[in-house]
Amino acid sequence: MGLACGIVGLPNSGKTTVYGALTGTDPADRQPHPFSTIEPKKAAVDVPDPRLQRIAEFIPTKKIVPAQMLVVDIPGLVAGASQGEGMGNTFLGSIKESEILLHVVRCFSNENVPGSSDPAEDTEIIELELLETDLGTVTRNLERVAKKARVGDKDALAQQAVFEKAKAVLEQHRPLRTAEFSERDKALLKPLFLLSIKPVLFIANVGDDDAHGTGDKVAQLRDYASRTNASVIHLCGDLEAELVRMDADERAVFMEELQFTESGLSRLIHSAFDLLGLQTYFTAGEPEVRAWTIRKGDTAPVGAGVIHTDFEKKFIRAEVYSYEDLVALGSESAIKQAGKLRLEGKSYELRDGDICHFLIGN
Ligand SMILES: Nc1nc2c(ncn2[C@@H]2O[C@H](COP(=O)(O)OP(=O)(O)OP(=O)(O)O)[C@@H](O)[C@H]2O)c(=O)[nH]1
Ligand SMILES: [Mg+2]
Repeated sequence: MGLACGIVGLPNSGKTTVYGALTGTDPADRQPHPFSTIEPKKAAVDVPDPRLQRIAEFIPTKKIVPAQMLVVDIPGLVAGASQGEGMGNTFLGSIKESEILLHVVRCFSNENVPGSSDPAEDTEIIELELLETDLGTVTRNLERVAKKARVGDKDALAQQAVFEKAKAVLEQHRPLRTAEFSERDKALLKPLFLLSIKPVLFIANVGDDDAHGTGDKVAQLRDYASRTNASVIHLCGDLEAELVRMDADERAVFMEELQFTESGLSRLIHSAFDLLGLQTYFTAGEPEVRAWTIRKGDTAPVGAGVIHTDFEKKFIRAEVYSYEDLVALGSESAIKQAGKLRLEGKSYELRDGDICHFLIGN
């Protein structure tokens, strides 16, 4: 499925607005009163990538298939959510498998939409709920492994040590993403589906009076994020919601008026990719031109395995050229003639924008 994003935030911060912009829909629960969203919602969303259309100009194809990501919208969290206040807490489970949290913070003012807009304070309310939830999870799991650890079970002792470490971090009210864990520690924590360990992209939901995010509220949020190992982008939920409903020409005019070089949505997706170290490679042919999401540093067999798990084991080699070469030279045959078609083996690390044909054995 590719990237999975869970949206969190206070009631009326604009979560459903962002969800609507991401999914290209106008959700009925996008309403100016708190707790408009009462059920979590999920949708698979295409990852926009203008390179796909460009590739198809050079390699005629029946179908263009963007990479996909999963987006989950949940009801607003409130102070005390981890203890059962409000209703968001009940739904925290629906974001436990997300790889990244999109934490929407209200930076717009609108008297008709109740809710605070003190970004630093608002943010800490949500962060506290996430880490209180984690503290509950870690404490329960410590109890679970205690008995085995007492009789010297090696696995249980290793788990106990990491869980204790996590607990100490949480007790200092620090999200787990701010702590250093080894790869081994992370593997032991993974089955706990902890929330505060997930990378966070703060979405400063600005008003249309600060569409470029230069105001104080966004600055406050940036300051908080830089202290807590998180990233920030600003976007204006209302404007993005309008942008996605427009056709391409209309959108171009509107964006020019706003002096936007890129939609907030596209910045959001790029930032999420960067934060998670993701990149895109393509396959291109007559049946389809398609984008695939992989991690930076993934080798060719691992990349092929995203298409089909079997392909990783059965990988023989890859024919690779770059998107830039296709645009510059115009066709695969010209690429071949120019000596830019490379044969790569199992240890080749794929790069963003590679276009690949894989040779797969039986
Ligand atoms: N002025 C302004 N209003 C916004 C913006 N984004 C959202 N709103 C308004 O804020 C209200 C709440 O937005 P939602 O997206 O429903 O908020 P939510 O976080 O999903 O709220 P709950 O589901 O109730 O927790 C709506 O009336 C939106 O129109 C924005 O960028 N600017
Ligand atoms: Mg909502």
